[in-house]
Amino acid sequence: MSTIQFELKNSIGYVALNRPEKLNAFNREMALELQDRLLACDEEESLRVVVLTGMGRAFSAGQDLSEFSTTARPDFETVIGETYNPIIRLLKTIRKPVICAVNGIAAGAGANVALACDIVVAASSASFIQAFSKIGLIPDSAGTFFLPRLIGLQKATALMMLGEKVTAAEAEKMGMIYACYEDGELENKTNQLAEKLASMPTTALYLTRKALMESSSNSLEEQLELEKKLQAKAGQTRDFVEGVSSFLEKRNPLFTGK
Ligand code: LHQ
Repeated sequence: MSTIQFELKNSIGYVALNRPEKLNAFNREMALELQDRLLACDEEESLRVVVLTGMGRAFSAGQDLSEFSTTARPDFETVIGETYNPIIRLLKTIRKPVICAVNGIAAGAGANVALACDIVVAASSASFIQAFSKIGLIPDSAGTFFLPRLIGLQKATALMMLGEKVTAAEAEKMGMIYACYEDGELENKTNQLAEKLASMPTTALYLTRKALMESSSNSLEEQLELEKKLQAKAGQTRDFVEGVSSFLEKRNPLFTGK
């Protein structure tokens, strides 16, 4: 059994964490399989959106704690360097938009992998917990990068220090996620979002993420220069020609992602 389930349908790559009996906790195997899958999604030309979700009742309980012995000193630098950091880098460099559909609890690295995705939606019964402080660790998987940017430093600090659980509805309200849907609606709503994104100009969406990512460390002047450079790239795409033609011809655009 693969620890990652995958299906490609209507240009949408559905990627599901598949260790439901372990609440999709990440062991080394699942982390490496997820990396391989994201790389393959990046390379597959017909794929224009990725949907990441979890099988069973959880999205992910974070690191599988049973992988570590309580007597030996763990080598977390190697674990994080080989597993989580490459996943976060891939999520931020893949040339297609990534939706995370959080179907249940997202804890520890599970929460932060979700928050690294482009658009995060969740079922109303889902929740998010920065569980690290409860076991004497610090938030990793770029949680300390994304969470304060999403909800502000004060809230992020409190949630990370206290390890309090946040419901999907609260997460939506504080801007941690894009939307919270009724449990029975999550799949439909996610598919609607994915289908919409799959029909959009893929390269422009990728370049949009690139500009947003760099905005966190750039000066205004650097950001203006970057926008100029990326807009020039977007202007070279066939989708730009199609976007303008369809506008002038008063018809719906037919973007190909090229
Ligand atoms: C688990 C886990 C789990 C193993 C539930 N592992 N079995 C990166 C790399 C390097 C260093 C370390 O850190 C990291 C990043 C991290 O992610 S650290 C943070 C790791 N995650 C946690 O600390 C969360 C631990 N889990 C929980 O707090 C709860 O299980 C949550 C809130 C996720 C769910 O609670 P419940 O819905 O009440 O379920 P449960 O606690 O009864 O869990 C169900 C089963 O899953 C249970 O096993 P059992 O055999 O008793 O049925 C748990 O032991 C197992 N499980 N999380 N991370």
